[in-house]
Amino acid sequence: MANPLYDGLFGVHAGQSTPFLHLATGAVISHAEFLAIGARIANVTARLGLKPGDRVAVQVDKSPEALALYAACAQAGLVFLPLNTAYTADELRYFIENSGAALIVCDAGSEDSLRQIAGPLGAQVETLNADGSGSLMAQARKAEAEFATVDRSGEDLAAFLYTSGTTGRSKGAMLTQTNLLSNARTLVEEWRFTADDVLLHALPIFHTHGLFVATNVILASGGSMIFLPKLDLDQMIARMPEATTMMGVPTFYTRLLGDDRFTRELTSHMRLFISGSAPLLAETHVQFEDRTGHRILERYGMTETNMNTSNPYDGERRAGTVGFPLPGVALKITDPVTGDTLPDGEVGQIEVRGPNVFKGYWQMPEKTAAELRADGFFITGDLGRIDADGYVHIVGRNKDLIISGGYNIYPKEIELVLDEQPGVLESAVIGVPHPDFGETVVGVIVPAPGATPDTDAIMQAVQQSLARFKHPRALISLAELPRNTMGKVQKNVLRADYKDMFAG
Ligand code: MCA
Ligand code: AMP
Repeated sequence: MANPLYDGLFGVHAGQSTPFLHLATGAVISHAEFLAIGARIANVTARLGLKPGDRVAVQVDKSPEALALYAACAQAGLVFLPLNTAYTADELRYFIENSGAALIVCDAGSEDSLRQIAGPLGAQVETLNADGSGSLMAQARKAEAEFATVDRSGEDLAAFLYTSGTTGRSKGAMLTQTNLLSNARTLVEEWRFTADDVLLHALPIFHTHGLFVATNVILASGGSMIFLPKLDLDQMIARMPEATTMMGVPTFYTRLLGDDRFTRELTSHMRLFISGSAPLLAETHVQFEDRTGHRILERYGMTETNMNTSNPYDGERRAGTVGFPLPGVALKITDPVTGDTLPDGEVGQIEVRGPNVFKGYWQMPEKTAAELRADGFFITGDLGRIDADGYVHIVGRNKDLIISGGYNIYPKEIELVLDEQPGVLESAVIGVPHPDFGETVVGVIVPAPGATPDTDAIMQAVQQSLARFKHPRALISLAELPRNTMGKVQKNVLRADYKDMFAG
């Protein structure tokens, strides 16, 4: 009997006094100390009556204890459901209801509003603050530092991550133990991670990038992380000399390049910089190499699949491409209408299959069937082509999606809020280029006949419903939306009209 995820990533470090987390304060937490925190939390979940397979919804700031809660869920066979700290109560209500979470762990500041949501649903609420205080750790400190790992199979669920949809409804992507473990092991090999690696970790831990790509790779290799609460250039630059590797979204790289302290000398001992979650401009790639002598390694993934492709560690890292399919991952380019595989060189939809591909969307069989084919290929919604040398290029998206600073934003979700506002006939939300975030959100509204919508009131309504990163940075009023002969809104026309609004 076993628990592949826990045994493979966590349990393997039992008794090791080697460093795992180097904190911003200078304190260090060893692998063994980290496992003990996780085991204590696992004991608390058992005492709360949680059973294997129960979902644990977590909306907390980044901290060692927050990461240990992930370890605890793996050890107790619970499904870890991390949530962006920017989500509003309106957004959280849906995730908690939809997932049927048995336990919600949140910051003390949001305890009252979450109790109101959780109460009628019969979910329990515990608190965990950024400094490790709160009811969860108060109980954990009194609990045993050992926990009998719960048996699980590779097919059992390890995590749920919500991804928004083009219809505006978020979908819970069900990730199994095998999905996570297989991808972590592949990435360790591909990117040559060893126990000597020290990863500069400034990403959030509520999404695939910071949680599974970064953390699981370090766990699987036995290395350690400089665990910073967020992207803070002063801290990153101060700590970089201790690191060997870094992972970030493109905004990390453009911000570092914008700082004169970020020099060739500062990065001289680094062995690898990895970028993903959004397209890295070829220009950033070139500037980075000019400044530091390092070529950023760009890779491509999704919440539903973890990582699919990567530029090579040893071969040429080609700017503007996401490299080759990872070992064990099959990737094909297909015709969006017929689903037939297209010859190399042609642009079509990217489909992937492998042990990394999720099990489906929670309680959404139709959506699962529409995107996950019976033969195991997942239709990513990205458009791409494979060049003559086998490099995959992402050339666009077949889904209406904006990626701002590495966060995905589905226009439909914002349009639904705008459309409801007094005096608004209809709306269209687009992404336009932004020098810091890559893309940013612009809302276009059409007033109802004779109406003059109150834009301040509209923005207040948006703030009430949606996380800050989704808020339109500009609201434009137009007499009508451009439409094609079929009556479909031509967002490409709007994007072209407003492409220079935020030009740097
Ligand atoms: C913060 N703000 C944002 C964003 N982040 N607005 C739009 N897009 C964002 N990404 C808001 C803040 O609330 C603030 O609002 C204002 O913008 C400026 O904040 P600032 O201090 O500049 O932001 P920051 O705290 O420095 O954060 C920017 C960031 C952060 C470092 C780029 O968003 C980040 O860490 N992003 C990484 C996201 C990520 O991990 N994605 C991976 C998803 P105000 O001024 O009004 O208060 S996983 C994935 O995509 C797949 C699987 C993959 O392949 O990896
Ligand atoms: P998410 O839904 O947060 O998992 O985001 C996944 C999406 O991010 C993919 O479908 C792509 O559109 C995008 N993405 C991730 N990595 C890259 C990359 N290196 N280049 C371009 N787009 C990327």
